[in-house]
Amino acid sequence: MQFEKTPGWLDWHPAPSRPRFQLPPGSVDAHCHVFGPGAEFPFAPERKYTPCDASKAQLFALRDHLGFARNVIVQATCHGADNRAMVDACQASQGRARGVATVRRSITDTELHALHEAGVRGVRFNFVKRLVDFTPKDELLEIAHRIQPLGWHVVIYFEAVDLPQLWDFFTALPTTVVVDHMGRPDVGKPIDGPEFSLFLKFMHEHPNVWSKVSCPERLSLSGPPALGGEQSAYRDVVPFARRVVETFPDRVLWGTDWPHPNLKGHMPDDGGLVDFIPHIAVTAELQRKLLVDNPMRLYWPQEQP
Ligand code: 0GY
Repeated sequence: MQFEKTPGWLDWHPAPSRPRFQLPPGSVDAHCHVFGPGAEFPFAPERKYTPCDASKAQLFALRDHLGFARNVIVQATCHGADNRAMVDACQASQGRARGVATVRRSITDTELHALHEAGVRGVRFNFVKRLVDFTPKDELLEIAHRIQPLGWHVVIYFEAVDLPQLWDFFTALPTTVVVDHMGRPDVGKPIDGPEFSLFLKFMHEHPNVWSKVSCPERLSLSGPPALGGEQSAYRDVVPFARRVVETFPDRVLWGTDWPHPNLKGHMPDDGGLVDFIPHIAVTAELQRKLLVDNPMRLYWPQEQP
């Protein structure tokens, strides 16, 4: 099937730089996606955007280029609850990729077990209205209780302003809960203001809650560095991500978010994104926890040293 990209769609960077920051051995890119290819794995009819293709081979080439050992492939909303592209990538990875799926309450236990066999270890609940239609909370809670015995976790994606109204639902989830992109803080607001304080309280009061400190390119208002500029890229995101890494060093994950759906303005150089890591995890110990120990504990618990 032929798909027409959403007008204005930005394709992933064709030639990312090799990072100057050397990733610790065994590092995991814990948030990335595959898109199609559409001709092989059609995009879902209910999708809110139509992306460019971004295949498993292209993802694995980026992994090797940047120096990662493993990937966690998160089901993108353009594929709805059809997990075939993500599952195919996990199966082709020779054990080097895990997956996070989107499922509906109609999924059978046999299908859940097949996803587990393929490497899936979580489900994603998305509350970003521009990406998905509303799913009733009782359906999500039912799914969370069904995946709990498999040892899976729930990944949640929401915007900071929506946390108060989602609080009771999130805190009722029976599994480990992983928040995408720090709950999308508005980094134009003070770090000690009510919005980000509520997010930190969420993590403080609920030791089952983890956070991805990813997507500075999505959250930043200051943007990438000017060409030849001395200042670090996305510097307005640094205090927020650093606060989360230093307060909860054992519950943070990092990912490239390749191929970067729905970016406006600029497409990041993925090598530059890796060079952002030492600004938010400033010691070797914090870097090892963020990039190796934490994702291995969550996704490859049997393979920990
Ligand atoms: C991300 C962010 C976005 C998109 C998706 O599944 C998706 O479509 O997650 C976004 O548009 O903010 O994490 O990839």
